[in-house]
Amino acid sequence: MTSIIEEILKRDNFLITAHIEPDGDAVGASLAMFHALKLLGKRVCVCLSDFVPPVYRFLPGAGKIESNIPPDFSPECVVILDCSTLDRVGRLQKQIRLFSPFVINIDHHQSNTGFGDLSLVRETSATGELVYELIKGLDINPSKEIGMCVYTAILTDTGGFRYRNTTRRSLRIASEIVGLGVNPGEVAERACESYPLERFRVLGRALEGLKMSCDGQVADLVVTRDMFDGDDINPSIVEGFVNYPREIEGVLVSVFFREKAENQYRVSLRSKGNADVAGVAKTFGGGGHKNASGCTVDGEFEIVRELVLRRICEQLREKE
Ligand SMILES: [Mn+2]
Repeated sequence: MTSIIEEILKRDNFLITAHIEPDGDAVGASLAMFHALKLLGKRVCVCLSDFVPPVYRFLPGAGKIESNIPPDFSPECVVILDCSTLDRVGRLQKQIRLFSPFVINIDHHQSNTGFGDLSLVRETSATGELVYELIKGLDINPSKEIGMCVYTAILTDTGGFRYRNTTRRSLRIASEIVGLGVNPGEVAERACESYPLERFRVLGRALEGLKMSCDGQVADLVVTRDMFDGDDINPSIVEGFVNYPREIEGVLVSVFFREKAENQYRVSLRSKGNADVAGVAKTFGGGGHKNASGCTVDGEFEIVRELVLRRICEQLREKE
C-alpha cells in the first residue's frame, strides 16, 4: 500500500478502469477512486469498456464515465479495479497499451494474477473496501460522494451484507459511511430496487426452467437469446440472476447460464458455505472467489450444461 500511495502522489494524469459488464463494485470503486484523486487535484478520467448499468447511474460522477480515452488525455498511470486478470478490462486494453502507462492493480479476487507494476490484492468484501482503505492511507477525508460509491460497492458485492464475504471490517466501513450522511435505505432502493420491469419478465421465464441436480445440491437457470426475441442479452438486465437459486433450501451451488452468442455461454457460479466454485470456473478458463466465480464455455447448451454440472458435482463429492 505504501508504494502505491507514493506513486499516486507523484503522478498527475490518471485513468481509472474496471472490468467488462461492470457491476456495483466495478462502478462504485471506480467512482470512489475518481473523487479521491480529484480531491488530490489530479487530472482523472474514468473509462469503462462497457456501458454502466442504469441502476448504478445514480452514483455521483457516473455521468462522467467515458467509453473511450478522450483524445486530449494521455494517462501516465492506469488504476485497474476489480479485475482478476488484465483481459477483464476488455476493449480498452488496446487503447491503454498505446500509452505504456504505469499500471496499478487493485482487486479482491483470490484468483488475481498480480499483473501490473504494483498491486494491492486482498480478499475483502469488495474492491470498494480496498479503495476506501487506500483513500484513508492517502490522508483524504472521505466525502459523502466517496462514501456513497464505496457503500454501493460493498452493498452489492456482499448481496446486501448477507454473503460470507461480509466481515467486521466491511460493516465498520459501512457504518463509518453512514456517519458521513449516506442513507442505507436510500442507496438500497436505488441500487437494488430500481430495475426495469423487463428484468422480472425474463426472470419469470428463467425460473420456469430452473433445474435441480446432484441430489438437490445444485440448481441452475438459463437465459437464452430467444427470450429476447433473438437479440443480444443486455447483461445488466440479468445481473444477479445467479443469486436466486441459492435461496433454495439445501442448494449449495447455483449456476446461471447466459447465452452470449451462438454456442457460447457465460456461466456464473455461486456457492454457500464451504462449497468451492473457484476451482470449477478455473477448469473452464475462468476465475473468481470460493463462493462466487464465472467462466465462458463454448459449445451447444446441453453439452455445456452437462460439463459444468458434472464438474460441480465432482467437486462437491470430493469435499464429502
Ligand atoms: Mn468485486
